[in-house]
Amino acid sequence: MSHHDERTFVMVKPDGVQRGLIGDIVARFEDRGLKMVGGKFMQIDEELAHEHYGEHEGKPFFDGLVDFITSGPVFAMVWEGADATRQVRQMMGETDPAESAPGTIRGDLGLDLGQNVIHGSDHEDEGANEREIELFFDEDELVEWDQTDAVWVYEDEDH
Ligand code: D4T
Repeated sequence: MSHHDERTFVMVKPDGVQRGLIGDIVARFEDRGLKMVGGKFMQIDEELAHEHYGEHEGKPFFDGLVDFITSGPVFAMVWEGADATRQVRQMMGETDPAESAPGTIRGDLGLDLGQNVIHGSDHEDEGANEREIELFFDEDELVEWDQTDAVWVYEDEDH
């Protein structure tokens, strides 16, 4: 894999789907130059919610979090690119939309911590991206393809 091939898991949460924000959010990652290699519109069940948010089990907001993430469909995605996990987190803003800078996804599109529009793998939790991709996608659901405009995104791609 080249250094342009880091993969990260991203998900538009039920509030983002209900509010018609999938297109806006996908466009931001496309515009940045990232490459989508997986996308799935799906309903998360109780079991998957517990696995995905396992680290928060026992916290006061856990039950509400599971209720929320299973309350309607989500759009799960895998995006690929240089430093993709950290770049996506930067584009998302802070966990709390109220603390997120304008220009970020949560800073532009949300106001409330409990309904913060988007999830992205934590870049400070090593391996979180791989773990979450595996949890949501089978290997054959990920598509390898050449992004023809990558030469205009990355200086060291051959023209
Ligand atoms: P996710 O995982 O949803 O992308 O969010 P973050 O990575 O930015 O933040 P997190 O794991 O700390 O929180 C997961 C999820 O729980 C909600 N939450 C969080 C909440 O409802 N109340 C809280 O007090 C906290 C800390 C928001 C995101």
